[in-house]
Amino acid sequence: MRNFLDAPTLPSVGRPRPTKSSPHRSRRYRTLFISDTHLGTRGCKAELLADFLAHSDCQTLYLIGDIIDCWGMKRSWYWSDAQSRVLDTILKKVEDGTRVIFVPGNHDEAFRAYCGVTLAGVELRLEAVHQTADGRRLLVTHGDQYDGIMALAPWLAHVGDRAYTLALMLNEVFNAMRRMLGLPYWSLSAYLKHKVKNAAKFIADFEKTVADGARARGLDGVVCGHIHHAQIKNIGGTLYCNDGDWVESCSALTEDVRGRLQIVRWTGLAEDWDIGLAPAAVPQLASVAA
Ligand SMILES: [Mn+2]
Repeated sequence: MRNFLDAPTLPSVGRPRPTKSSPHRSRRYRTLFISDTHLGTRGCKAELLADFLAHSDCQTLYLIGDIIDCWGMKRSWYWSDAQSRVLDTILKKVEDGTRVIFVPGNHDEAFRAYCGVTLAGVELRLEAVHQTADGRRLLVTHGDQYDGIMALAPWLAHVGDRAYTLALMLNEVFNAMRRMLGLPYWSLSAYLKHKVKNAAKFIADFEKTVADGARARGLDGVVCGHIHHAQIKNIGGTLYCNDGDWVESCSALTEDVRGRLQIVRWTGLAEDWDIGLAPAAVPQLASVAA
């Protein structure tokens, strides 16, 4: 049945439309999930994170752990203006009515002592259950509790092609030294290949363990972070979502008004994009949820 909203489209007048539809323009989401920002360390891509937050409105923002890296800050203190802007932007969102829920991770576990408390309008929770617009119930957790070999994760998870190429070069030097010492050949590349295989296995094991944990609690899925590997997939009928990180991939998980979940990668500043300086900076919208 037609109603008054079904009016025919009027020709657009006034404001010129942007020539490219920039994914960097301000977007409104139902929910945003970010984690592993590692504020307080040099690794944090705070410029991009502040830019992303400034261009993304949402009703609910989940900060799923490793937001402030207390481990890293113990080793060496690093704080930048951009990192302050990240915090300011989050607090501004609270002021503007966004519900902000912080679920601490292992790097900011000091905050776990305050779960149940609301600090500066930010609700601290050990974990949460998020209901999507289409009624799915998702466990929201950082994920370190499900990680069997947490201490090894950053190394295992980040071994890739580049490391393999470097390993081949190092292997030459290493074995030249071994020859000089009269030691037999030892294949570093074979060793690393084995590690890479273990990295893939580690990620798969982690994903399955987290999904199993959500299923065991009668939930439809899980949103976590921790392994810095953004992903949306179905694991044995349970939805597994990982929102990635802001150290390397600069990714977030978004939910729109209809409950559709997506991973967005924010790889360039909106300003650069708008004036055409950042053609390579298109966030990739990937992995639409089932
Ligand atoms: Mn973590």
